[in-house]
Amino acid sequence: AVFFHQEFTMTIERTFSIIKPDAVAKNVVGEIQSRFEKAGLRIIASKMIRLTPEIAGKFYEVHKARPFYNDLCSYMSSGPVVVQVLEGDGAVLKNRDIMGATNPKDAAPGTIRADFAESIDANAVHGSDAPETAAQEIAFFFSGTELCDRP
Ligand code: IDP
Repeated sequence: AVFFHQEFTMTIERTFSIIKPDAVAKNVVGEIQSRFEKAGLRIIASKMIRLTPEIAGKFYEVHKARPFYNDLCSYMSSGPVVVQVLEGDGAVLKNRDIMGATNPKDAAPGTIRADFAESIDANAVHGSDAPETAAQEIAFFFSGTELCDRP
């Protein structure tokens, strides 16, 4: 009975999301946020900021050895971005589903990247890949008082 019950237990998670410079420049911030909301994710923090190359470099430090690291950091600091925290049932995976594959050419129809991304580097959105990285990424951009409890 316990196992049966657990299959139906909801796990409320938080994930970290960025609307990247190409999507902000296209003026589709609201359309992208609307997709999160329609999927049942709540925006519990959100702000528009311009990253410096140094801050982008720190955020993407895990990719430091990759050939695309320098291009990624200059692209991420090329214009304003919206950083946000999404909360909801299975938020990490749900957000990854809504985003679509890293390369928009591989992204499923109806996903954000299929609909709005230009290329593998300018690919509209970032989303945490696991609850642990979500916690780190949220703390990188937001203080505790900036996260709003939503009923
Ligand atoms: P993700 O954003 O789907 O989690 P990651 O592999 O974590 O993908 O890569 C981080 C970001 O680095 C990507 O969103 C994309 O902007 C960029 N990137 C990843 N792979 C490449 C590549 O092969 N060429 C250029 N940029 C890339």
